Amino acid sequence: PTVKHLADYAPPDYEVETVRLVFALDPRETVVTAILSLRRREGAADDAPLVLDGEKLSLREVAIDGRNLGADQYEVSDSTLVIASVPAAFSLTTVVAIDPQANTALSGLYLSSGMFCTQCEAQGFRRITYYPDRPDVLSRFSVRIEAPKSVPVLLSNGNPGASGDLPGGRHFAEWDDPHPKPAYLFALVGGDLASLDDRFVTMSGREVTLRIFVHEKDLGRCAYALDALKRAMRWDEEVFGRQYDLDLFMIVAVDHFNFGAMENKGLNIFNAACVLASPETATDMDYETIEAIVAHEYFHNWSGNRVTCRDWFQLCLKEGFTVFRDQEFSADQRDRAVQRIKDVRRLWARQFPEDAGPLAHPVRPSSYVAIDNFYTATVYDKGAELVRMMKALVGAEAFRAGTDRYFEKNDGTAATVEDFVGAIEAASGRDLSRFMAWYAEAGTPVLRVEESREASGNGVTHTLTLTAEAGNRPVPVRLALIDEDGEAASERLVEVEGHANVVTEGVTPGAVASVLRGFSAPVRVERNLSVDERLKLARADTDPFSRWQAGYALAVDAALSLGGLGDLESPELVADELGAAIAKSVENEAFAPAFRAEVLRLPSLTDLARASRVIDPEKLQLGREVLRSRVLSYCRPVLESLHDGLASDEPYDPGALQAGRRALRNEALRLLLADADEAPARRALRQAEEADNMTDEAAATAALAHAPVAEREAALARFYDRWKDDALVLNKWFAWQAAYTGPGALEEVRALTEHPAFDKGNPNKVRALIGVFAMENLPTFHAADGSGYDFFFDFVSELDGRNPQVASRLLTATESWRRLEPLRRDLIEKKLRSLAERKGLSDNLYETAQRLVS
Ligand code: B3K
Ligand code: ZN
Repeated sequence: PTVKHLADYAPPDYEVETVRLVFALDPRETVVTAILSLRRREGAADDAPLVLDGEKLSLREVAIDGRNLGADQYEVSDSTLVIASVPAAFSLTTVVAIDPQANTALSGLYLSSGMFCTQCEAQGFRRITYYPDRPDVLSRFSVRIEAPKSVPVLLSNGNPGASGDLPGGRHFAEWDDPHPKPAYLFALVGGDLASLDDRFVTMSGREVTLRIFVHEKDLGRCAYALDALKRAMRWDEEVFGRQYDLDLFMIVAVDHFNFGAMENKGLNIFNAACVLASPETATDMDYETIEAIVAHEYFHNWSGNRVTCRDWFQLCLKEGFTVFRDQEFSADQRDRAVQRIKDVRRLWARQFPEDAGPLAHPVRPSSYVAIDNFYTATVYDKGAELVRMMKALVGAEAFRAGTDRYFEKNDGTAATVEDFVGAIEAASGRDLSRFMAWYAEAGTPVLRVEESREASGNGVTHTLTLTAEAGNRPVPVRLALIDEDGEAASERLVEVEGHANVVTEGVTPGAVASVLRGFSAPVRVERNLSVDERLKLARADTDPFSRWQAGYALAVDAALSLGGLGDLESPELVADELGAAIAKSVENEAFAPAFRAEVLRLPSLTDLARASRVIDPEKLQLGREVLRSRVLSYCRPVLESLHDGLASDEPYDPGALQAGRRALRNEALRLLLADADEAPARRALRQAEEADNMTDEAAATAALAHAPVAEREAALARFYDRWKDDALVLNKWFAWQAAYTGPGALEEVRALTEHPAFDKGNPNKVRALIGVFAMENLPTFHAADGSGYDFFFDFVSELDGRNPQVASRLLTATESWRRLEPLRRDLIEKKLRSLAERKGLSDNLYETAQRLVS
């Protein structure tokens, strides 16, 4: 495998002015004719050869300006077509055949439940035709699709053109995309699909048709995505001044998809799980995810499509920025504080461990083997935090002026991170050159906070110090002082570079500093606070994120210490105090139900593993259980009355208000089940049976499925029976069992891989069963006898032959292996090393395995 380096970037020798593609669709032998009008770039050498990317293509013809080339005039390898000598401007025609049905990697053109669809980001287009498959080659695409009439719907990017019948029971459709784009944004769909329409009028009066394509049976599950889409379109106009630029916007749902969705120009393709929803089949959380992903892909129309990336090292330019945009959208649609809590929890759960282990990389990586391996939490979620920090540093107004300028200056081009940061600098007049270290350096900086009080008077000095490696960049830190009545000194934004002293005068004696409010920078805070001070923040901090965080962090420390892995002095006492505090907060009607639900959501095993110096699954589980039952003993009556009192017979509405109440009620139920007792189990079973929506049904079933109670099997059987014909809903059923830690858990998971409803060719199924098993089921995956590892590594190696992207992603579940207790660490290290040395791995899996052991 070859390593690519950011430093080696060179512009392409040939530009593609237009591209005409003709597809004759067939499951086993699709013929693709491509006509490229090519022009040597000014400044390229006169004798520069034409090098086109191409994989798994069988080449039938090559012609230049209409004349076929002889076999001695070009060279074909596994990955390229090279023509040594070409004119300065010419037309190149290639004819290739491809086999969509054999495409199990789901990259390029493939079949999903009988439907033709494509996935081209990052490098799938080269599996469709020979092309300079790099994001800085932008071209105008026109497409003709021919297919049998049994494939009635034929779609591609842009505007529809002619369509009609062909001889032999075939037909065709033409599409033309007026916006120049890189090949990774190309898409094609062909299938027997039904559609639902809506319309949107842009702020300048353009009427846009919105259309979702799905299998006929799913038509009743499209309304919410359309609604979310319209809200996203309006929001992007209002908040970023961005309007849609075509007359038609299409979304297609497919069953087999390597990730969530894809922002192809005018034709977004979605994993069905991220677009289809109805009250009976989708949870509130599914609705929330759908809203966020629909918005995210739509927002890419500007941050990604109109302005794209010069090369794949700049991936965060579109992904970090677009995640920031979708987070802000969700915050505006829902509860801003709760959104922040969820976004930061996700960053902690996925990005912090990545940044602390062998897979750490900068937000803008400097090298890669397989670019698919860099669609990571670091690029996406930390990338979003960097945008958020810049906004904090320059202020909201200058930030908006900066994004306007970025879009305007770079429209229709392939840009770099420097272009983005430069636009914000220009609009704000602020020098951000030292901020660039955030993009270039991996790892989570540590911010040390020390406090000193004047002996006389009431001044307080806070000394904020960054670890030496992180001392070279501005870090925005929001800080305030809190006493029982709220803010004792109001918030200010401190920019720390290396070191800062913050003096606050006139502070009441018992006031405690609330630092890094709203999680104003992606750093770890180190600080000595007493349990009382932490409880005070958990009670009284006026920043809701920080109020939540104070309690959560104390819960983590208490659980770790109860399991023998932490250093709190009397963790039982702390757990009790915390239990009392939580009981108070969840009752407090001044707080939104969604916020109270977050307070009640105690740290998961994975949360604890992330925070622990040593990962010892048994101790983590013990600590978590003891904490849960101690907290429960303070909250039981409150939880019971919440569960009774919040029951509602309003018709289901997925909006934030109702969803928040259900979240609180279901968190209450979940914690009640910490008692492996009959009463709560019966309560849960009743809820599962009586629920008229999936949120309540799933919450109750999940709570039972995770607990070693007698009702567990009945609940799972009931759910299976009810949903056995619904592949999407069954993913939940697989995932619950994958996370079960009771006796016989591994055998259960192993047996499920043979279950008729399991399909190792479907990434959703693989993630639900194997992904959840490896990421969340710490005790079973890390069983001390190595049985969990045997199972997992066999699965991953086999999957690599079929779908390298998904196999490689699964393997990242092991990223924290070096922190395992020694016995397990040795076992898993052997597995990882033997995998890394195996011949015949895909580039994707090879790179991940190598990095894990390096
Ligand atoms: N841009 C795509 C991700 C493509 C992943 C390729 N391995 C979806 C998104 O981030 O919006
Ligand atoms: Zn994206």
